Amino acid sequence: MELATQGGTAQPSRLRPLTGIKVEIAGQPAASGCGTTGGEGKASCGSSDGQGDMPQEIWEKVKNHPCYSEEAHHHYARMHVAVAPACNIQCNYCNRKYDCSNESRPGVVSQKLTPEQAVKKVIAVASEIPQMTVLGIAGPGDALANPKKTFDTFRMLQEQAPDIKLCLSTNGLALPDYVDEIAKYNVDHVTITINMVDAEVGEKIYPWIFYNHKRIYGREAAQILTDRQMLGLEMLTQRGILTKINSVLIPGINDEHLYEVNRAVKARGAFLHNIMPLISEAEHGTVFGLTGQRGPTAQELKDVQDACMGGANLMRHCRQCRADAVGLLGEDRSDEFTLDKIEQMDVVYDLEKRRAYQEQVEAERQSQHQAKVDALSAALDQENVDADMKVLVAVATEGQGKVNQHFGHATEFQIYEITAASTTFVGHRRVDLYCQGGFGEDEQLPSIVNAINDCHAVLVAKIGACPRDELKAAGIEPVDKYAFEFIEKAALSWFADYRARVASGEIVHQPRGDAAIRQGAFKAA
Ligand code: CLF
Ligand code: SF4
Repeated sequence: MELATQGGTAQPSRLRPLTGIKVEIAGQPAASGCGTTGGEGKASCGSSDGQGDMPQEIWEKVKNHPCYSEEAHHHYARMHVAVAPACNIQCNYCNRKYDCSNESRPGVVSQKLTPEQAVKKVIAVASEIPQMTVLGIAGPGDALANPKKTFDTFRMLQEQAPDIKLCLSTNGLALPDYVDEIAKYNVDHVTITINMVDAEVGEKIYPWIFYNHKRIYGREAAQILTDRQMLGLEMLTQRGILTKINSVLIPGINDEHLYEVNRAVKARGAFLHNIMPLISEAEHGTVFGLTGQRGPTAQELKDVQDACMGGANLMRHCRQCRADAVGLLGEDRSDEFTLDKIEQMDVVYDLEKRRAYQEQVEAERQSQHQAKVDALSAALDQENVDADMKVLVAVATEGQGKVNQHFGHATEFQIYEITAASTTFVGHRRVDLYCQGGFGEDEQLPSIVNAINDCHAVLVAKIGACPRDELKAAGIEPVDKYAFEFIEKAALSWFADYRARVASGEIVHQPRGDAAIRQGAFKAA
C-alpha cells in the first residue's frame, strides 16, 4: 500500500553505492530532486509556485497531478482502485482491511475490485468528476506484488480513457523487475515507500520479506529491500519516470535517519520526498499499534521535514489516503461509487467535456496563482516589517484555493507558515466535524483546538459564537474577515494586520505550543 522517517548528517554506512547508471531525467539536471533549479531549500514541491523554470515536459506531468503539485491539489482530484490485495513484505505499521468503510488510512478499502470492475469504476468517476485527472493503484497491498491485475488495469484504462494519468505505488521490492512494463504503459508517476537506507534501521520496521520464492527475515531482508529500492529508483529516473518517495516517520526508529534517506533518494533523482506521520493505534491491530509505538506530534513532523530541506524537495500535502479513495485530496467520495451504485449510473465518458471542464479549472488555478504572486509582491513592498516573525495559521477550505469553508464544516484544516512576505503550505490537520446535524458539538472543540494549537489564527468563511470564544480563550484568533478570498492573500492580509497590532502594543506576540496529529484517522464523524 502507499505509505510512508530525519535529522542526522552522517552518510549511510551500509548504503549500496550508485550503480553505473547515469541518473538523469530528460530536461532536468542530474539528481536535482524536484526538477526546478530553484528547488534548494524550498519547503515543498517546486510546482507549488507554478511552472517557474521547470522544463515543459515535466510541468505537463505534474501540473494537474494533485500529489505532485501542491498548487494542483486544491483543484484536481485523484482516485485509487483496490485491485492489488497481496503484499510481498510485512511492515510493522500495516494491517490491511478489505471491507472497512469507516477508517481513512492506507491499506483500508471497502471492496476489492477485478481489473474490469476497476476500469468501469474509473470511467464512472471520470464522467461524474471531470477534474479527476489521475488514477493510482496503491494497494491495499503492493501494486507490483499483483502485477497482472495492476498492468491489466493500466492497459485497459489507457485504451478507454487516454487522458487519465497513471500512477502506482510500491514498496520497491519487485520494482526492478517491472520498470520496463511501467514504461510500456506510460505510467509517468511512481511512488516508492522508503523508510530507511540502512538495514540496521530497516530490521526494526520490516520483520520479513518474500523474495525469490522464500521468506527472508531480519537484517538480511532489510538489506535486500533497500538494495532493490535504490536500484528501482535509479532505473525509473533513467527512463524519465517521475518518482516520489514516501517515508513513514517513526519516532525513535527512523526519525534520526530520514535526513539520510532524503539525501540518498535525491542522489538517485527522486522528484519529491513525502515524509508522513506514523498512524499507530492499538485498534488498528498493527505490530506498532499493539506495542505502543507512538506517532510524531505535529512539530516533530515539521522539524524533520524542515531539517530535510535543501535535499530532495518535500511534499507536505499528503492525506495518507485509503487504497480506494476518490476525490480531491482531503475529501473522500468513494461511498458514491460503490459497484452497485455504478450499475445504476448513466455513464458517459466524454473526453471533450472533460477537457473543456479542465480548462475552466486551469483558469481558476491560474487566478489563484496570480493572486498569490500579487499578494506576495504587495507584501514585499511594505516597509519596516519584522522579517523574522513567523507564525502558523489554520485555514478552512473546501477547494479552489480559497478561504471558503464554515468552521463547523471542516474535517481538516490546511496549515500555512506565514512571514511578512511569504506563505508556505506546511501540512494539514484532520479534525472531528464540529457541526453535527445543524448543531455545534462542543465536545469536539478541545480536540480541534489540540489539532491547531500551534497556530496563531484560524481563517474561516464563517464561525459561530461558541467556538469563537473557545478558540480565543485558547489563544487562537478566529478570523472570518477574509471569507472567500484566495488563501495566500487572506493569510498575508491577516498577518499584516496582526503585526500592526503587535507594533501598536494592542496585543503581545507570543510563541505557540505543539499540536497533536489525529491518530484515529477516521473519516468524518
Ligand atoms: Fe495515489 Fe499516491 Fe498516485 Fe497520489 S496518493 S498513488 S501519488 S495518485 Fe497522494 Fe494519497 Fe498521499 Fe499517496 S495524498 S497517500 S501521496
Ligand atoms: Fe502493508 Fe505491504 Fe504496503 Fe507494507 S508494503 S504497508 S505490508 S501493503
